Amino acid sequence: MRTSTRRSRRPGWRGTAVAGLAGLGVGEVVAAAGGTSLIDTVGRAAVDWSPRPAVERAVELFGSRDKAAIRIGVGVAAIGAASALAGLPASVRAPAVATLSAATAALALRRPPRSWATTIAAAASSAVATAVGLRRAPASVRSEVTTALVAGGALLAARALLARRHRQHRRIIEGAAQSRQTSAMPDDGAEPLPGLTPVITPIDDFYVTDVNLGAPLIDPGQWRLAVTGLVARPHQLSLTELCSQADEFDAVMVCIHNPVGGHRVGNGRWLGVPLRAVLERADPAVRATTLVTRAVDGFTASLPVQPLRSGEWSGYVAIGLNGKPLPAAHGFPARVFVPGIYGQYTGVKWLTELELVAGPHTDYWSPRGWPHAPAWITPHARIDIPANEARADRSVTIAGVAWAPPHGVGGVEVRSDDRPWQSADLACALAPSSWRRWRTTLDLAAGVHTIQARALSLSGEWQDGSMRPSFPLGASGWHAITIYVSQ
Ligand SMILES: Nc1nc2c(c(=O)[nH]1)N[C@H]1C(S)=C(S)[C@@H](COP(=O)(O)O)O[C@H]1N2
Ligand SMILES: [Mo]
Repeated sequence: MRTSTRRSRRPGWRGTAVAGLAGLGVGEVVAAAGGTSLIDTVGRAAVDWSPRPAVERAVELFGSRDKAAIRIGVGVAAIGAASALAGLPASVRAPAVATLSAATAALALRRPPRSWATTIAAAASSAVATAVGLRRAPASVRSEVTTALVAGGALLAARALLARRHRQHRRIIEGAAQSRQTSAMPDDGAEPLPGLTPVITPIDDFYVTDVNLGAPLIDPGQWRLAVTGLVARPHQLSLTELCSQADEFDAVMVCIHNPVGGHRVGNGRWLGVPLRAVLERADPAVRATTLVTRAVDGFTASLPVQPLRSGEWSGYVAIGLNGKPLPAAHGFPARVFVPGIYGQYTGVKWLTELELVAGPHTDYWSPRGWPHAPAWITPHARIDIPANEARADRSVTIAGVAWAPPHGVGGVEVRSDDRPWQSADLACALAPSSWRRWRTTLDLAAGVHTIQARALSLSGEWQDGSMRPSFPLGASGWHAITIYVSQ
């Protein structure tokens, strides 16, 4: 008798876990109706609060699936937190749930996209979790399973709703003013080889790295780029105005987290307005030494003004990629990009403001221990074929890509084991900041071989062979693969 009374007060971890799942499901549906996601908002907070080594570890562990991993982590944590409540006496449980939901709602209001939809979603989520979890009578297994299934269905429905939003936004983007036709996709003269990376990275293969779980969706009609701060002529630019002044340029975008031989790098045919022209129009004061690039997601990256004004560095407000407007994931409607500088320093996606300030500025990554000054990309060669641990014939074609922006690739060398380096044939360079495809053939004896490649920049810098991790200046080392040569 007593046991059953206690069980009716404490629903057990399974009951509260189901309650957590139900809350999550309802919260996600409400948020999706407002075009956001509660899970993604909490995930963003987790990214913001993670110490640098934890971020690095996650990137290493999950690679391009980092965002999916964070989403799953948030979901599991929410359900875990709910089931932990089962251990609390009924009198404490309600205030605990209330505190948790107030905290989530506050967090939703403070994190980008700072939307009421996520705040209402947080409230709805906890109301449902409370209603389900604080039921007096213990639920039957059958009703718990049903609730769990409905909640799971709600989570899927919310994802589908959000995906629809993204599709609608893509249609808006395609109709946007800057969908200017670019010249035909370039040809670098390289012979096609199965497995060799294309000279221009298709958008669907272009890596995506940022601190958000979902890309912000910006209405191009409402959007303006504000040029502010220490300038004689503060002004605003619309997408149409930017489009009319844009030029095409080919360049690699590289994430500082790209490991040696990794794929957090893409070569794009971009469309952009030179930053120099934008700055001249604003006429910065002499004491304006720093250009702060600001974005809707609260991310900032700042660049020194002088080399951008003198033309020593060529930077752009980019609005197009591969003949199309920038996709949402890559910063629609505009981003700042200085070819040669690593992604996290080169300027922001989803740009809203260019502010000129005197003296240094603390950017998103600076309090997390990353060096303050922009880090430059060093020469790198990646071997694409053969694949690591592949079987090969005695005469084997080795091919890949190499980059050394902003100077360009002057050479690539390949060697097997400790034999002398031999130079590879280079395809044409589309532009100094673009990557260059390369290939060569090695004649090898039967057995296991290590193949390495290294790049030389046109400024005379050899790829550094010493192995260093991404932090603090980008990874270094020579890309090496193992191959098995048969008799
Ligand atoms: N607004 C904003 N811009 C951003 C980031 C971000 O988190 N927010 N991440 C930067 C980083 S770390 C990189 S590597 C590049 C990646 O650009 P891509 O996703 O188009 O490849 O965007 C940069 N710009
Ligand atoms: Mo990055």
